[in-house]
Amino acid sequence: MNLETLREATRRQMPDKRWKHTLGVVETSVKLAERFGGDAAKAELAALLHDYAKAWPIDRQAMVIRERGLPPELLDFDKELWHAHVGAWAVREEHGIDDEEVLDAIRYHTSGRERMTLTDKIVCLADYIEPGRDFPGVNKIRRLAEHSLEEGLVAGFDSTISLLVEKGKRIFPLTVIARNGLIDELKKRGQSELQGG
Ligand code: DGI
Ligand code: FE
Ligand code: FE
Repeated sequence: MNLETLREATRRQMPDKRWKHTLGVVETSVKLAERFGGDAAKAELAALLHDYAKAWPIDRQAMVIRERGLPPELLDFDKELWHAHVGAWAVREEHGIDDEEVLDAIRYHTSGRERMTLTDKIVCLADYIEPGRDFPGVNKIRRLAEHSLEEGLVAGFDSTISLLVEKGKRIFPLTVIARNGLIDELKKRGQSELQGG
């Protein structure tokens, strides 16, 4: 697998604006990996590929979910969730990506999941705060990301959940589970710090 070929193939999947966002997520993921002791090479690869299927026609995404054994319950939730799972499937299928840590970070970059890995957290948070992002609350998330992946992510999921509630949309349960997990991690860390550990 050649990184330059992969970059060109990824670029071809999407319009320029999405490609610019992708480059922003790559740059931010590498910074976060350095800041928090993550694997920068894995974070960079997952970031490059995270929105691989985002611009695919929605019927094609639905077909992959139905016919390639992806979780069928995705079809009952917002279509915006689909591209993450479809993207992980596509980069394995089309480019032989087989690093499960990278594939998981792609697969769960939108919803999050229980017990997120360091790479999951880096890519998911970078997706919220890359330089091109502009939404209410993004600067608060950027500030939190200076010192904590988990605090940044909780604020990110809070903003997404609020938006979904406002729009009367359903919430994918894994996002609630992810947020609970991050809050538990922060609580445990706070307790061990109090005990001097
Ligand atoms: O693909 P991007 O636009 O870069 O960002 P993303 O993959 O984080 O997609 C975010 C969109 O997904 C956002 O508009 C909200 C939507 N979404 C719909 N239902 C859910 C959801 N996001 C989460 N985390 N959880 C949901 O249940
Ligand atoms: Fe995405
Ligand atoms: Fe993205």
